[in-house]
Amino acid sequence: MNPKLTMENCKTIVMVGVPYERLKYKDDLLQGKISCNAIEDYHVKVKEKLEKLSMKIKINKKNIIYKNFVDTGPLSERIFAVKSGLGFFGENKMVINEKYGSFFNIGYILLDDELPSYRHNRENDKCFECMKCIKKCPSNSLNDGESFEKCISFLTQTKEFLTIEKIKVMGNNLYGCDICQDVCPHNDHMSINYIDSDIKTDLKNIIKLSNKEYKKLYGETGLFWRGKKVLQRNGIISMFNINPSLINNIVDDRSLIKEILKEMNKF
Ligand code: B12
Ligand code: SF4
Ligand code: SF4
Repeated sequence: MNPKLTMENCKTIVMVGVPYERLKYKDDLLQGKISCNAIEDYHVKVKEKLEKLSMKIKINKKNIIYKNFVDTGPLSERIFAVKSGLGFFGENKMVINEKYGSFFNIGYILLDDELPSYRHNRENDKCFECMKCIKKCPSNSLNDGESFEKCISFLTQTKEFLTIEKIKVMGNNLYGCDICQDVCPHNDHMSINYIDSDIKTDLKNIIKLSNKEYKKLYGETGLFWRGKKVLQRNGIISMFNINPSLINNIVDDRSLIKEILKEMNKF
């Protein structure tokens, strides 16, 4: 929480929101889902924007030292985004902006010099508290006292053992989950681009991917870093959740996959 631990002489934090496209998959029996912010690798996209902005700042302040962060920095990006006026907190834990809803990523720049400060007045912007996000969350993660370790987004990324209860809650999500954003009325004005069919979410294709094909298809997405094994495990889980008989003939010796096949075959 203390930027001075990362930049001793930090005097300014510039919080940046970078919107991404809202996408939805048309229903298809053998298709999985990738969350909107993972279709592209937002780390790369946001970093590029931060670098450009840092260069602009440097035009007027040549000697300024800067450090850019997306995700992996020391600060809670949401807390600082709200403090800076980028948006307000929703019950779905998202930072919501009146123009972009919650469909934006956050990054920030630490500077060793003071810049004039600007803060949007958000006195009238707040969550409607309609509780749709809480009611529609398949994993009950948003109820008071619940842990993010139940969140589908977390489950699709973890390499830990998944119980049958967790497997069932994951539905056909291959990576991430957008449900608590999709149901939020603060996003109603955001236009949706519907995807018909996508080779990246084709479950039959996913389970037979070679390393080369994996790199070619997913190399520029936000899920690439998590690895082929996790994606293939999630592909098998998606198949099971669509129709358990679809996994009947799958044999896989990799422990991450073998253990969930064993768990699912008990049912
Ligand atoms: C780890 C992580 C996750 C984990 C665990 C999250 C967690 N523990 O909170 C998992 C995998 C579950 C996850 C899921 C998602 N994440 Co995430 N995640 C992160 C990451 C890398 C670290 C978060 C963290 O654990 N920080 C430590 C905790 C203590 O801080 P915190 O998360 O900010 O939470 C605090 C505040 O949010 C605050 N708070 C939360 N709710 C409320 C409500 C009120 C009323 C108030 C006052 C305060 C408050 O209290 C929390 C505790 O102090 C951040 C980036 C970053 N470095 O901050 C992205 C980040 C938060 N994630 C992001 C996104 C987009 C998502 C997903 C939508 C991705 C997806 N489609 O699947 C989901 C959304 C799930 C949800 N409803 O929140 C964005 C959020 C953008 C936004 N507009 O809000 C971030 C900022 C990444 C980025 N660079 O853009 N994420
Ligand atoms: S991302 Fe999905 S599982 Fe996680 S809190 Fe939102 S609706 Fe629930
Ligand atoms: S769905 Fe309703 S309660 Fe949840 S964040 Fe949106 S407005 Fe707030």
